[in-house]
Amino acid sequence: MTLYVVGDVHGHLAPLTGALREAGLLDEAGAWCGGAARLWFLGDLTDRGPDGIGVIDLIRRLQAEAAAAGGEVGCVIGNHDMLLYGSRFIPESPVTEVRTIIQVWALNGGQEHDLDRLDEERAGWLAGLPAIALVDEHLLLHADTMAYLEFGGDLTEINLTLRRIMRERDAATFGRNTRLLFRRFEFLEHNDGVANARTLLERLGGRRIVHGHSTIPETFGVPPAAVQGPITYADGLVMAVDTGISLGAPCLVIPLAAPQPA
Ligand SMILES: [Mn+2]
Repeated sequence: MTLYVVGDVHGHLAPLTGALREAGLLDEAGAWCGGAARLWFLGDLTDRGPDGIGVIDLIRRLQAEAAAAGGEVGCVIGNHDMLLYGSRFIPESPVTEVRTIIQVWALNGGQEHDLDRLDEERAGWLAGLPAIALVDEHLLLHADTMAYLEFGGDLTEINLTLRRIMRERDAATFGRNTRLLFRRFEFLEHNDGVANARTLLERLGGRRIVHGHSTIPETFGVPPAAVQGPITYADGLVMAVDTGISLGAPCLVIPLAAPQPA
């Protein structure tokens, strides 16, 4: 049962659909044909690109189709997913000392047509997403940050905390916690990346962190058009999979082999 991951899609529905077809997970009619395969999205489904709600709708449909075929489609939440959600329900939530969530959302590629179409059902789905998933020893999360530990001490607690934050719609709490998921680069060498990665894996489980959020071009200096796959770093403990689709990089559906014991 192969495991695939997709980094930040940011509303680029057509490249996503094409990449899923190429990977053998979607048929010509756009239905799940991946059987028992597992497919995980790493958050930031909306903003920047033309059809964020279309991406949400596709993932939700594939979740049902994959489950019926013995497969699995999942998604962890990203900061943009929290921005969109917060802009809908608590637009005045303070994300920084001077900016509300709807201002931060607009400044970071927020698209009015996504906000207009975020109805209760889609919003409820976003509110139920986990922050972190542990799949085959891969610790799947959106942002390359230690900030997850501020939601709780273990994976279960972190996911419960985040879901509670989404439900309660407390403006101050929501803004403060959205800001946590903006943090980045905390697994890079100059930020004690290896030690951080070891700490996170010890606390939350798994052998390798797989994250989106910080694009491969911006993090590693690879030209967007030259991105051909994920980049593993921090002594092999961390894998970056956000190709930077909004920078012009391709959408990649990345198969993950089980990480080897250290
Ligand atoms: Mn992000």
